[in-house]
Amino acid sequence: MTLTLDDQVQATLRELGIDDENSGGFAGTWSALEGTRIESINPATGKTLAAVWLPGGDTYEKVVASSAAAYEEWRTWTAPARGEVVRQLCDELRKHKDALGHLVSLEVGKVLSEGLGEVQEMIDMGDLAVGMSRQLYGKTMHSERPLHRMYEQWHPLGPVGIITAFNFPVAVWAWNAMVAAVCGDSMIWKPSHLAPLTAIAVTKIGERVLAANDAPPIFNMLLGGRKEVGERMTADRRLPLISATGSTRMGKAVGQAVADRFGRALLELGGNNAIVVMDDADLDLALRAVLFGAVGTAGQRCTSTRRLLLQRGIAAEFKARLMEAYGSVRIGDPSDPKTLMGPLIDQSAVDNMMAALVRIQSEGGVILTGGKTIEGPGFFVQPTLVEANAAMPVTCEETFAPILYTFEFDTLDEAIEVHNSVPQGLSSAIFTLNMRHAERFLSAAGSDCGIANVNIGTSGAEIGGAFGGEKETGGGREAGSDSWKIYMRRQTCTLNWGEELPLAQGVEFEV
Ligand code: UN1
Repeated sequence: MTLTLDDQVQATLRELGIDDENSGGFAGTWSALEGTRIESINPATGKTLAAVWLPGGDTYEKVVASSAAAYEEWRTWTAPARGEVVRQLCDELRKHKDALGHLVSLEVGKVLSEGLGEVQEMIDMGDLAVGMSRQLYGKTMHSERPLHRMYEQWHPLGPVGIITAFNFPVAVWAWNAMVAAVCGDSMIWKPSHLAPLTAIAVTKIGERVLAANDAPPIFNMLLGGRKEVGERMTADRRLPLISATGSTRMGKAVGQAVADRFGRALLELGGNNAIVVMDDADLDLALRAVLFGAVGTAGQRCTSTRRLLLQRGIAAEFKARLMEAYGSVRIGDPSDPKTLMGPLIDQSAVDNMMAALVRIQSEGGVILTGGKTIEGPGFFVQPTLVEANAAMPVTCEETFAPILYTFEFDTLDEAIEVHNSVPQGLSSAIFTLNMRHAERFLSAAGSDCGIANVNIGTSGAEIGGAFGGEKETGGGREAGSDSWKIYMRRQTCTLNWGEELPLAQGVEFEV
């Protein structure tokens, strides 16, 4: 591999331990495929930050073989020893937080504070995983048979495949990788081709930490396309788990291919997240949350707020305040601390948004504010507010852009019905100061999403809880809580220390 670097990123990459000297292709822990040339484009300028040329040979096979060998060794390390390696990785990430956050911002266009936040999310995830390394608990059961002991234990699973999207180019890897590492798995990461630099940087940092600990190369990374890497991974029986983040369409293909070989798929797919604002809400809070949810990250989070359900009594006032707020959002250079919204990731994202706006209007939606691209270099658009109605099919789809649909309703029952009527089920929120409304929203007959919040927006989840959603969001759970279980295999063990062989369920079988 060689890198051609824009001057702007030269110093950042040096600090992170990557530069054009540091080439060499397949080094055991990261690689890329023959004949592919990947360019990293700064979406704020449209200019190339770096180009990556790739080495020859059957890199895929080498990486999988290396990862499988690394797993054989890594699984013999104790979980707390594996946790110690992850702890050191967190130390390195803390050291490089500024540089890495800057690189995230440059490569995917999110504002610097969000770029830094993303690295913090990796660090938080690592800290949590270090704790988990001493808490991979199994249960002990009372056996019905005398002098028998029965328990469950959790073993490492194998090399796992991690497919991530451009919008969280490093945090989502960390959700998986930090936990998989303490669980005793090695991994192969297929990052988005739109964010190769951050992936290389993180892999290099991981590689250095592993080397310092004489640990096997568990953090493998493979740059390449859907066909050359993604599809081979999903069909590969050597990878018992594929964790994939991206569109519902991609997830369906991954899920089917993995199911076909009886593998496990952990899917984190599209969202179509709504905020319900009741007449009794604290409107100041709601306004800030809606703005962050819909405009933050230029609407390119899976948790972005895409639908706003307003109770009739506050609808007009809230919409007016929101339009005013939209008008004062600073759009531009993501590295300027005053900027709230950076660019979309690329031209096709801009085209998709514009196509959605045409469809919205043809289905009867009214653009209240925004709706245009911004002239000049980079892939900038205006955040857009739409007056919609539940009969518009486009509102049931996820457009990965800052488009917010507003709806009005009279009763909470009606709001919940509209809320749950979309095929996706990731994140949801209600703003209310009425305890009964809040509890109704969180009840079994309330929001059908994997995440349900009260007086907090749909995006910006902490890592401590399990993250993921229902329906077409794919059903996977990552990050905190007991999400670690999917990275391990469960074994139920029953041990007879007596001199008889009693059978369960009272069955007699004597000759
Ligand atoms: C994503 O967009 O894929 O809850 C992940 C959030 C972030 C993660 C988003 N912590 O918005």
